[in-house]
Amino acid sequence: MKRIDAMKAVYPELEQCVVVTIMGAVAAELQSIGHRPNFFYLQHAMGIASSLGLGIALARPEVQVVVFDGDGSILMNLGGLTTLARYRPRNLVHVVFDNESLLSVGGFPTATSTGSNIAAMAAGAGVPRTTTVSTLDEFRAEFSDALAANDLTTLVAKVEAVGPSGYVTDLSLLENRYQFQRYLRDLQRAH
Ligand SMILES: Cc1ncc(C[n+]2csc(CCOP(=O)(O)OP(=O)(O)O)c2C)c(N)n1
Repeated sequence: MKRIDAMKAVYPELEQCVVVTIMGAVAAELQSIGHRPNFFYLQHAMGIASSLGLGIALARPEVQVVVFDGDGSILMNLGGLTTLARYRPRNLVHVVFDNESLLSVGGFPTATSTGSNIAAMAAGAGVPRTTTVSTLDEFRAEFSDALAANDLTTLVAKVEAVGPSGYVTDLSLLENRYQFQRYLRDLQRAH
C-alpha cells in the first residue's frame, strides 16, 4: 500500500475532521491531494503531532481529530503514547504510516524494520483500540470503524517507503498556522 493512496481513500471523510500531520512527505502528499483549512502540517517538531492532536482533542471535544504520524516520528516520542492513553480522548484517531524508514531525510531504516511493533507499543501504553493494516481495503475499513468507535485509536498502516519528489510546497508555515487557528475559532463560534 502507498501512503498517498491510503490518504486518498479516506480524504472525503477528512472534511468533517481536524487533521494534524507530521512534516515532510506526509504533509506534501496530503497537500497534493488537496489542502483544506482544517489541515495543519506540523513542521520541524518531529514526534509531536500526536501531542498537538491530543491538546486539540481535549480542548475541543466537539471536533473529531485525526493525526497522520510516521514511524520515525512516533518512535521519537513514545512517552506521548502513554500521555495519549492516560487522557484517552475519544475524538482522536491516531494514524501511524509505518514505512520502516525516515523517508523524508533520505530513507534510513527505523526500528520497525527490525521488528519493533508500534501498535503493540500503543496497546502497552494503554491505548484502547490499536490495529495494524497492510492493504488499502483494510485501511479504509479500519479508519471508518475508528471514526465511528468514539474511542481513542492508534491505527498503524504499513506502507511502502515511497513519497513525492519534493517536500516544499507553496503553503507557508505561518499562513497554515493562521488559517488553521481561524478555522478552529470560527468552528467554535458556529457551535
Ligand atoms: C526533532 C527532530 N529531529 C529530526 C528532524 C529531521 N527530520 C525531519 S522529517 C524526519 C523523518 C521523519 O520520519 P517518519 O516520521 O518515519 O516519516 P517519513 O519521513 O518516513 O514519512 C527527520 C529525521 C526533525 N524535523 N525534528
